[in-house]
Amino acid sequence: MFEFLKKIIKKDSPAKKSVAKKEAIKKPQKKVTSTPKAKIVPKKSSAPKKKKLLQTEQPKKSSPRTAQKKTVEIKKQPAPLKEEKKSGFFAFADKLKKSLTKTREKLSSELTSLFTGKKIDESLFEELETILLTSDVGISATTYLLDSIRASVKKKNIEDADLIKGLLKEKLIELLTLIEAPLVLKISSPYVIMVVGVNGAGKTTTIGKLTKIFLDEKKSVLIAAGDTFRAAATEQLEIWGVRNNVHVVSQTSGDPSAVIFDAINSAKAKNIDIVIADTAGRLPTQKHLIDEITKIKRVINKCHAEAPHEILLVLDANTGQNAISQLKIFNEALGITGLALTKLDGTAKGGVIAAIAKEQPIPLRYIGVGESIDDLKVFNAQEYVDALF
Ligand SMILES: Nc1nc2c(ncn2[C@@H]2O[C@H](COP(=O)(O)OP(=O)(O)OP(=O)(O)O)[C@@H](O)[C@H]2O)c(=O)[nH]1
Ligand SMILES: [Mg+2]
Repeated sequence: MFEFLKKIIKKDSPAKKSVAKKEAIKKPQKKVTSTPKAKIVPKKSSAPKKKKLLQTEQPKKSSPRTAQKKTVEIKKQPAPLKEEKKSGFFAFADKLKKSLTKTREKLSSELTSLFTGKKIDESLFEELETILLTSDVGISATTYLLDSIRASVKKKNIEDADLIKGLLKEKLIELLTLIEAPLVLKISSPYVIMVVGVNGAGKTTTIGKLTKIFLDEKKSVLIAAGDTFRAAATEQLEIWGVRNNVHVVSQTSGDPSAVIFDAINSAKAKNIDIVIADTAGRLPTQKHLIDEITKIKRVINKCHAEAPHEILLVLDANTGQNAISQLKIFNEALGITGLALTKLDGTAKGGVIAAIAKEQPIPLRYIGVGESIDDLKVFNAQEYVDALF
């Protein structure tokens, strides 16, 4: 008798009931998570546990199809949040800092080990000089910075070597501010930008990125494929045209002046704000090529008064001090009005900006920090130095 009663009690015991309940809850979970998408969602989503339960509850009411759809929707939700977090000044500062890693590692880490716990004496200044020179700061900018630091150390009676890093940062910002002058567009319908530089400096890529900057400012843009020298050049520019949804004027004639002339007239007729003209890469040492580009400039000027409004020289940061000699020759031939310094993301020679500021202080309009469409930044001295230290 007792045995019989025991069996009945055991059968309906609360412990067994709760196990049964748990399994009942688990079952629908298994169904949802059996699709690969649903499996991924809870992992990626930072949603609290409550949300997970909601996901598992939904399939009960809806068909497996809608259940899958809903989990996809939930999966999509965190994306804009990430975007929001990454946008704005902090995202920009982050990207710049990341891009300048190589220069920063070279300059800043060497400086930290130089100053920590050291005495301020002549050998410290000598070591500082070596670090600056090997970071492509150049002789005249290095001498200028060292003299300014020495003067401040004397004036402020500084004894702590650690403070010199702060002084260097301050003097560097002062120096780089000399070339901080973002491009201000005049209303000219069209405003003409002629892009020049040596082979492979990044002219075409910079045009693609620059177009995006102008489009974001609600300006209309037309691109002139003025590099008629290289067969693939027009194709490369057309890809950037498609990316930006902007028209690229090109010709098969082979005369760069004629292409740019056409583009300017077309922009006038269509009331387009900006024409950006690409040109073939050329070495500043090849006189006939420099003569050719001065001719292009003259033709642009005949076609549209005051144009080209901007002659943008694109320099590859990897070339270090050689960028200064390129700048000198292009400037003598054309009168360079602005610079774009590219590939700062792949070099430890970011100090070349200081050399430009000291030796050829021409406005540095933009810096290139990668190959993507958003990787061109308006140059700002403070932000640049902040990213270096
Ligand atoms: N990492 C990095 N690569 C860049 C940057 N700018 C351009 N490049 C790359 O540099 C290479 C040459 O760029 P182009 O834009 O074709 O250079 P270009 O001056 O037009 O070259 P030519 O027309 O042959 O004279 C390409 O592979 C680009 O993706 C940059 O800021 N960072
Ligand atoms: Mg090109």
